[in-house]
Order: sequence, then structure tokens, then C-alpha cells
Amino acid sequence: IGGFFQERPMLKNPFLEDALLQGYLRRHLPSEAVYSDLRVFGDRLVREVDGWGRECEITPPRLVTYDPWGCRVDRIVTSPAWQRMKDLSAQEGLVAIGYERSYGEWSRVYQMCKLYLYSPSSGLYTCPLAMTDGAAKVIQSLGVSWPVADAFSRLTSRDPEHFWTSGQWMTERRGGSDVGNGTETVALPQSDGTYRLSGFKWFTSATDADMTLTLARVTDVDGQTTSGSRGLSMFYAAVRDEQGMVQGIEVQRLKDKLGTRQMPTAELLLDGLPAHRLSEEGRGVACIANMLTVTRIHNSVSAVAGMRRVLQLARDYATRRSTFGKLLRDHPLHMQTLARMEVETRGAFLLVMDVCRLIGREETGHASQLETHLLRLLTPVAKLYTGKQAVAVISEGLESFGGQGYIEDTGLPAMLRDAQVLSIWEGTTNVLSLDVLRCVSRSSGLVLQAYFTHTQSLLAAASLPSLSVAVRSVDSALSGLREFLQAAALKPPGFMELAAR
Ligand code: MFK
Ligand code: FAD
Repeated sequence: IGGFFQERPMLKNPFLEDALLQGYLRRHLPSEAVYSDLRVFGDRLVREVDGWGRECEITPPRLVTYDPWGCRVDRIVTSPAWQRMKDLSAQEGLVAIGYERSYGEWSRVYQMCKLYLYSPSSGLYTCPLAMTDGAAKVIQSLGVSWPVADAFSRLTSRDPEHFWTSGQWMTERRGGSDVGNGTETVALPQSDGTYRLSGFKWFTSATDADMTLTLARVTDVDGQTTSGSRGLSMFYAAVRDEQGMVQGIEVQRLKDKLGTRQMPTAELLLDGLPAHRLSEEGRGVACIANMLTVTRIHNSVSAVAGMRRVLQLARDYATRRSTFGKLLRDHPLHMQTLARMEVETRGAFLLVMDVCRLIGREETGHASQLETHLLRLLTPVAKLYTGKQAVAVISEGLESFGGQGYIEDTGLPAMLRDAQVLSIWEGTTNVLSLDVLRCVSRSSGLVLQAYFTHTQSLLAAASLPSLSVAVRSVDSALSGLREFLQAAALKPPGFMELAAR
């Protein structure tokens, strides 16, 4: 068979390999402690964690419905590597950093930079971490008190023994985007002020979580509920009892998915799940929106992290693979392809870090009104844009390994499979586009004004041409938007009719 074997691409310390990340931190958070933590973490990722991530992929979770004696147990068995990821997440403070706030308004940037390094090696443990962070944010926004004070301390703990993760159960069979109309789960009030939830949650990820936030309709004395999103309230529930058994839940089955196979995603029948209402009645969607903001930022971080990782590997491979008598790095056309990916990745990184900077400022009370508007606008924009970009860039990345990019046990195909979900969960692209329009129209244009003002100041700082024409045209943009919304409501585009001809 000959003596030639291609050298594999090597994963090197992703912090030390990332000049843009280092430069960004030098400019904004010049802390030796942060730098050193990320460098040491980068070493740990290469040495052990990346291997665990691979182990999670090849040892997917399974559901044990009954014990050997026929008792229903509904136990989700995950790989030892998945469990190690939980301990590591606590030890490394992957949620805690955002709440300890040791670096004030820059704590979120620090936390998200660490998650950005972790994400491609995490075996998708970043998914439960995103929801855990989102749940902590919701609880903090509501005021940390009974019955969730203990949960908050667990979600934000660095102690693996104490640390909890959270789920986010929103999607039902009739509605993942249209949660307001699609939610059928009901909440029956109990005499002690708690509730029992009954319904069917169609997608619940990382179902091995310790607690969850979810939505349901409170029933009145006649058993009636209010329809639409005004009838939804937000609830907190512990998933397991003290013996570790699910309580008031039947795990119907685990989903058979294109990607994200490392993580259990289940269909759950709620059958009297004990729960506490956290939101006011009818304010469930508005209340859980804080969670959506955080998980959408995590999604954007994961998207750009996937792009960066495939690029790092492709760059390394270009120094090891020869074609037509020279290394790939000496083929200008190949370098042009990698350079285009690099530009996309850098742009995405800077956009996402700016959103992280903004949430950090908002949470520490430093954000101006303009920045609060920008955060509201840029969160869905960054999520929808980077979700699409990640699929395109990672797909291009696979091609840069030639046929090897298509071979399962290189680990590369899983990167593409896992990227595909980034534009679907946490709001599809079109639903987030409508969210952008929602926040623009509900702020009477202030959000758009904030965007133009911010962009104007960036252009001025870079001595680039003014945006004054655009700023003046906010009013006309708004009236155009109103017309668009009216037209969209009145008459769907004629695609269905056209396609049928
Ligand atoms: C690796 C990283 C991984 C990330 C974790 C992944 C694991 C989890 C996977 C999941 O997918 S969890 C499920 C995620 N589900 C969604 O993202 C739902 C997508 N659908 C939407 O986002 C819809 O736009 C929405 C459900 C919010 C529409 O609901 P409504 O009730 O029809 O909206 P409405 O009436 O416009 O808004 C109700 C209130 O919420 C309003 O407040 P007010 O009553 O005070 O005016 C809105 O302003 C507020 N709101 C809605 N979206 C908001 C928001 N507030 C802030 N930010 C938002 N994005
Ligand atoms: P639909 O809403 O039916 O959307 C179908 C299509 O219609 C999409 O293209 C959408 O963009 C489009 N569309 C819908 N409404 C509009 C509109 N108004 N205008 C224009 N286009 C529109 N959910 C949870 O709650 N918790 C979880 O943990 C969770 N984990 C998940 C894990 C995985 C792997 C996946 C794939 C999904 C998960 N989800 C979870 C569900 C996910 O959030 C939803 O699937 C998603 O929000 C889309 O909802 P849907 O499936 O009902 O699609």
C-alpha cells in the first residue's frame, strides 16, 4: 500500500492561535489574570477536553425507560465525558464568571471569550450552559428570592457538587416559533400556591438538567384558560426529586437528530409536574425573553467559535498537505479561500463581542439608553446572521480538507452537522428578522436611530464618509417598515401560486 500517510491537522492552543482574540482583549480588557486563565484553559482544551468532546459524539445519550423489574424509571444515560463536562463547566466558572462580575462591565466579554474557546471542544455542553446562564439571568432580573434563591446559587456555582444546569422548555407540537398560540400545557393551581403542569413539550434539550423554566396556561376555577400569548405564564420546576427520579414527567423518547447527537433532546409528557409560577400571570413570554437574549448571544458565540476552529485546523492542514508539488499554503487560490473565511470570521467575532460588551454594560448599570436599544437590536441580528454564516464557513472549511473533510472519524463532519442547528433553535432566521422589526416598530424608531448614531460614531472614529443621509432617512425607513408590515399581513407573496403553475 505504499509508505505515505498524510499528517493530520493538529489542534493547537486556541487562545494562543487566535491573534484577533488576543488583540481584542489587549485593547479592552488588558488583564494579566484573564490572559493567563485563557492561556491555561486553551492548553487544557488541547490536552484533555477536546478528546472528551469527541467521546460525547461517539457515545450519544440513551433513554432507559424501565428498570429490569418493569418499573418505569425514564433515566437518560449520558457518557462519562458528558458528566466530566459538567464538572469542568463549574470549575472553570463558565457561567459563574458572568455573575461574579470580578471584571465589572467586562465580565461578560471574559465569560464569552472563554466559552468561545470551549465551544468547539465541548461536545455541545455549551447548550445546557447557555440555558443555565439564561435561567440565572431571568431569576436575577426577577429578584433572587424564594423559591429560586437556592437554584440561582447552584446555576452560578463553581463547585461541581453544587452546580446545576437548567432546561428551557418552550416548544410544543403546534408551535416552536408561535409559542403564544401553540402552547397547550396547562397549570393547575394548588392550595399551597404551587401548580401542577400537564402538557407535552416537543423539544427539550439537555434533558438531564436539574431544573427548567417553562411556559403554561393557568386554569381558572372552571378549568378554562386564556388563549394567545397573554394567557402564558412562566414557571420554575425541579426536574428530579431527592432520589434522582423524574417527577411528574414521562420521557416519551429521545429525538433522532441530524447533529447535536452528543446531547439528549427529548419529548416530554408533563403529567402533574410540580412547579412554581415566577412571572405575573400572562407575562410568561415577556419574562422568558430575558432568557432568549442570553441564549441567543451564546448561540452567536458558538457560531463564530465553530468558524474559528475550522479555520485554525484548515490553516494548519495547509502547512502539511501537498498537491501539485507544493504545500497548500503555497497555492494562492487556496489561500484566497482561507482569507475569505478569515474575513467572515473576524467580522462575526467583532459583531458578537460588541453584543457581549453591550450586555455587560447593561447588567452593570453602565449602558446608556442608546446602548440598551443597540443590545435589543443587535442580539437577534447577530444570532440570525452568524447562524447562517457558520454553516457557509464551516462547509467551506470542510472542503479545504478535500475528501478527508467528509470522513466521519476526522471529527470534521460533526462540525457541519452541529452548525446547521444554529439557525433553527432559539428562533429561526425569519422569526428573528420579525423580532428585529418588532423592536424597531415598538420603540418608534429609537432602536434604528441608535443604530445609525452608533454607526456614525464608528465611521467618524475611522475617518470614513458620513452616514448623515441614512440618519435623516430614519423616518422614511420607518414608514417603509409600516407599509411592509401591513402588506405582509394582508397578502402573502404569491410563491405558492407561482410554484403550482
Ligand atoms: C450553543 C448555544 C446553544 C443555545 C441553546 C440552545 C438550546 C435551546 C433551544 C431552543 O430552541 S429553546 C426555544 C427557543 N424558542 C424561541 O426562540 C421562540 C421563537 N419565537 C419567538 O421568538 C417569537 O417571536 C415569540 C415567541 C417571542 C413571539 O411571541 P408573542 O407572544 O407572539 O410575541 P409578542 O406578543 O410580540 O411579545 C410578547 C412580549 O414579549 C412583548 O412584551 P410586552 O408585552 O411588554 O410588549 C415583547 O416585547 C416581548 N418580547 C418578545 N420577544 C422579545 C421580547 N422582549 C425582549 N426580547 C425579545 N426577543
Ligand atoms: P415552525 O415555527 O413550524 O417553523 C417552520 C418554518 O416557518 C421556519 O422556516 C420558520 O422560519 C417559518 N416561520 C414560522 N413563523 C413564521 C413567520 N411568522 N413568518 C415567516 N416565517 C415563519 N425548543 C425548546 O423549547 N427547548 C429546547 O431545548 C429545544 N431544543 C431543540 C434542539 C434541537 C436539536 C432542535 C432542532 C430544536 C430544539 N428546540 C427546542 C425547538 C426549536 O426552538 C424550534 O424548533 C424552533 O424555534 C422552530 O420552531 P418550529 O419547529 O415549531 O418551526
